[in-house]
Amino acid sequence: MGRPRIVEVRERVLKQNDLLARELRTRFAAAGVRVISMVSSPGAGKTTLLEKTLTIFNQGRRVAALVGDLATENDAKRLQRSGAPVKQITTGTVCHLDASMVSSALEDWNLDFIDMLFIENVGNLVCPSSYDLGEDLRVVLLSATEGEDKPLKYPTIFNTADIAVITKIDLAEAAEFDRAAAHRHIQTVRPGMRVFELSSKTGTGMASWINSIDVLCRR
Ligand SMILES: Nc1nc2c(ncn2[C@@H]2O[C@H](COP(=O)(O)OP(=O)(O)OP(=O)(O)O)[C@@H](O)[C@H]2O)c(=O)[nH]1
Ligand SMILES: [Mg+2]
Repeated sequence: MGRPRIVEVRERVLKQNDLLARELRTRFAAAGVRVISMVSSPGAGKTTLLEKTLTIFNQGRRVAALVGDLATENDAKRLQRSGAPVKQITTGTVCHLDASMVSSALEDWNLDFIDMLFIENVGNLVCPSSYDLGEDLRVVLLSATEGEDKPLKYPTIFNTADIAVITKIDLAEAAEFDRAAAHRHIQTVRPGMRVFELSSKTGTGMASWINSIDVLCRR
């Protein structure tokens, strides 16, 4: 019996994405652009953290951001407050960014004038995991309000990410967030994974995050 057609088509799409992502990675490296992507469930705090991060790096670096959402330009408008160039990618019904969307969004930007490119993926803990975007560093966010068992339930996204950030740590106590369990679960699915804890609201843990990015995305 042959393999189901849907599996074959999906494999072809992923293969094509991998090829394009590899091309993107080569272009980024040639232009000296460090690329950091962020994935999480909806509302875990990607845009809030990114706005703060862009604002800080925009002081001395040439930073830019792409942000994916099914609909609205809301996140791009928020990120533009940092002063960095930002482009929204509206995906319609698609629940992840892919390498071709990133490539198209970059068409009218000269990579030679960018030092760091941040990419906020569509809020989703499942779909983005299969799509390489050519990034140097993939960051998965887990907020203190969404439960410490997420790594166990969505292991693939934690496995395809390089580091994890526990966000909204200011709300940990109110949400009765079990930090030790969260760390344990992350290490269960991804032994050795580096984990940051921070609050974009109070600034707790921000310095450590900001100071680590360069080392983390060293090629
Ligand atoms: N208390 C607290 N609230 C936060 C923090 N970070 C984000 N929030 C709030 O959480 C909500 C969602 O934050 P966003 O930054 O929009 O989350 P997101 O991951 O970009 O959401 P999507 O793009 O829709 O997936 C907003 O109301 C933020 O103000 C934090 O560190 N502490
Ligand atoms: Mg967002």
